[in-house]
Parts: sequence; structure tokens; C-alpha cells
Amino acid sequence: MNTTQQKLNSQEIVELENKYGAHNYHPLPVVLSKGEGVHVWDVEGKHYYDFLSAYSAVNQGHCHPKIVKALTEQASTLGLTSRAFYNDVLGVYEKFVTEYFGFDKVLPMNTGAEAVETALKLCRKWAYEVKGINENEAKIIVCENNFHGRTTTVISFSNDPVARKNFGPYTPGFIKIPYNDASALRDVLENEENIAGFLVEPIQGEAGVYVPDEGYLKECFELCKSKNVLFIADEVQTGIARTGELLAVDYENVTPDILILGKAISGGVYPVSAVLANDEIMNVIRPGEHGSTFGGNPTASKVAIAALEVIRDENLAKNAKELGNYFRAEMNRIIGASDLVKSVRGKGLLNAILINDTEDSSTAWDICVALKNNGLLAKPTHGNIIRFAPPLVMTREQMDECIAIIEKTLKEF
Ligand code: IF1
Repeated sequence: MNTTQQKLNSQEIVELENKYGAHNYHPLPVVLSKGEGVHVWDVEGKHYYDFLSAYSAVNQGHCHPKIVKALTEQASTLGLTSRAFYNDVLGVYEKFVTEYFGFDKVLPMNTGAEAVETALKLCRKWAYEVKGINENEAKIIVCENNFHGRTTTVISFSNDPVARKNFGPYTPGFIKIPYNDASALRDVLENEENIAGFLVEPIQGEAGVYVPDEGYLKECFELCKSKNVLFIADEVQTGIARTGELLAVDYENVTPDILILGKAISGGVYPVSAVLANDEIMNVIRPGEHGSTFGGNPTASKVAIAALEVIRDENLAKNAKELGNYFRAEMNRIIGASDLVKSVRGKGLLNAILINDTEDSSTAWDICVALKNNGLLAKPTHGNIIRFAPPLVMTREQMDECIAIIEKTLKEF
């Protein structure tokens, strides 16, 4: 069968992936072929509301015309130069994005994990060359149940056995503390030497949309300041208006020493990530010490400018905040009448419901399959938690339709 021309049905596509693709995912049984805004369609033409947004990468909605236009125009003019030469786009983007988030400089990369790795290297180099920690002695504090990507160093400080098993030996130099516990950070800072930085997700996404107590981030930031330790915020998933503010740290007026962005900085149209910091930190990196073939390429730069303009011009943070409050209020109404769901939590349009079943039960998965059959796409995270994160362009009417689908589906269980 010449599979490159014929229109394949869902089953044929799944078989192709099963035979020719690595089995590093277990997707929900749906084969998508078109996306527009909050809508996606499968190969048979069935419509769904997207309640995952590619894990918060398409905050601006699928195939946003302004962002796609930026992609196609730049890609057909000058797509990639590498950093061996200058081009007429990167500097313009660097000025735009540093002013947009309020930092002196940006180091452009492609994926979230690359940006996290870049932030870790930056933090260590700053520790040796500015703070004066002895070479190879720097330690970075991370939180239990973190998710910062899939590279070997990043999984070295994960406590998820599935992410770690048989990928050793692991990168040393990390200390794990409980999330949402500022006293645990204080204890390490008081008793350990050579601490270079503290890496934290303002809301733990993969752990199940774990929102820390009010004031947690601010207290950790102050503790880091008091010990000359860099506060590194991983806003790959929580950033770009997802939680109802431009950045989740904005709720506590915290300005991180190093800010990590990815996913929706490009509206899901192209891999773009970024590390932002002020000169005292960023200037420890000198020519030849770090880089990437595609990092900061002209196409990525134009796409990111358009994606960030959409966030601002369409007031998507405001919509995320208002619609998120409405969603959680409606979910609490539904939860009151159901013993299947224990609670809902989240900020803005990054939410999750806790299913009243054990972590290893298949209930959350079964609910997601039923939601799919009813026209809404979501995916469980960690057993009995279902993440709900639609694109931030959703309207109140569309949200009402989605809530009706969720309510109907939960009643079927
Ligand atoms: C997958 C999870 C979410 C992230 C934070 C860095 C990265 C991510 C806070 C790395 C990426 C993605 C990875 C993706 C699924 C998704 C995910 F389930 F894996 F954990 F969102 F919660 N920091 N998260 O959330 O960015 O290298 O992927 O661009 O691995 O399937 P990346």
C-alpha cells in the first residue's frame, strides 16, 4: 500500500505508528487531522474540543492565522542561517522578547528541556564565576514530583521511576526537597554549602496541577535572595498567560533570576524556547560556550513575536483568568452532585480534576475515552487526575458546551 498518497483511516494510521514508530507514547485512541482554534477533527471528520492544548503549547488556539502567516512568510524568505552569521530578525526578536518580559537578555533555544538544561548550565557557571563556589561543587535544589523535561540530566533529578529507570548513570549535583514547603528550602539553605540555585515550577503541571499555597513562591524567592542563590522559574507550561497572568510568578510579584519559557511562546506552530536573565548572570556565557543549530533562527523569532503579540492583543491572560474561575465554579457544582470526582484545582485555564479512585485504576483513562466519544479531548496525568487545559481563546459559549460534555460523561459513570 502506498501510504503517502491514499487517505488512511484511523486504524491504518495507528498501525503505521505501531510498526514504524518508537513506542514511547500511549496516545488516546484518536487520530487527528485538522485543528483550528479550540477545535480539532479526526481523520473521519469527527469534531472535538481540545482540552489539552498540546500540554499548553497552543494557548493561542490551533493554527492561529497571524502566527501561521509569520511562519510561512519567514520560512519562505530566510528560514535558518545558524548563528555562524547574523540575520536581520534575531536582534529584533531579542529586543522584543526581553522588553516583553522585563529582562536584559535572552538565550534562544528550541525545546523546553533544552531551555531547562541551558538554565542549569547558566546557574552553575554563574556560581563558579560570580558567586565563587569551588568548581564542580555547585548544587541546585529541585522539588519532588518535578517535571522539567526528558534529557539525562533533567531525569537525573526526577523522582518518577518511569522517567528514570535504566537511564543511569545520573548527573550529580541536585538536592530534592518537598514542593510547597518553604521551610524545607530554608533548612537546606541554612545547612548546605555551595548552593547555586533553586529550580521550581510555579504550579507543578505533570504532578497533577499542584497549586502551591499563596505566598510560597514569594517566600522561596526571598530565601534565595538572602543566600545569594538563583531563583529559577520553569514557566514552560504555566507561562504565556495559561494561569490567568502572563507568568504564574506574576501572582506573587516574583521576578525570577532566570526565567524559562517554551511551548506557547510559539503558539504551538514551531519549536521555540527561551531563557531570560539579567546581564550579571547572562554575561557569564561567552562565544562558543553554549548554542544550538536552530536556536533563535529567523523563522522561530518571527513566529515568537507573532505568538506573543496575539497573547497581548487578544487579552488572553484576562480571558484565561475569567473563564478559569467560571470553569472551576461549574466543576465544583458538578462535583457536589457526583461521588466520582473528589475535587478540582488549578489557576486560569490550567486545571485538573481528582478522580475518586486509586492511582493505578483505569477510571481516569476510561473517563477520557468516554469524553473523547462525547467530543472532548483530555488526558489523564498520574493515574487518577485528569488535566483540563483548553486554548485560551475559548469563548464562554464554547466553555458551556464543554462543561455539558464533561457533566454528561461523568454521569455515564
Ligand atoms: C511529553 C508532561 C506536561 C514541562 C515543564 C519543561 C518541559 C515540560 C514544566 C520540557 C514539558 C510536556 C512534555 C510532554 C508532555 C508535557 C508534560 F506530561 F510531560 F509532563 F506538560 F506536563 N518544563 N512538558 O511541562 O519541555 O522539552 O517537552 O518542550 O514529554 O510528552 P519540552
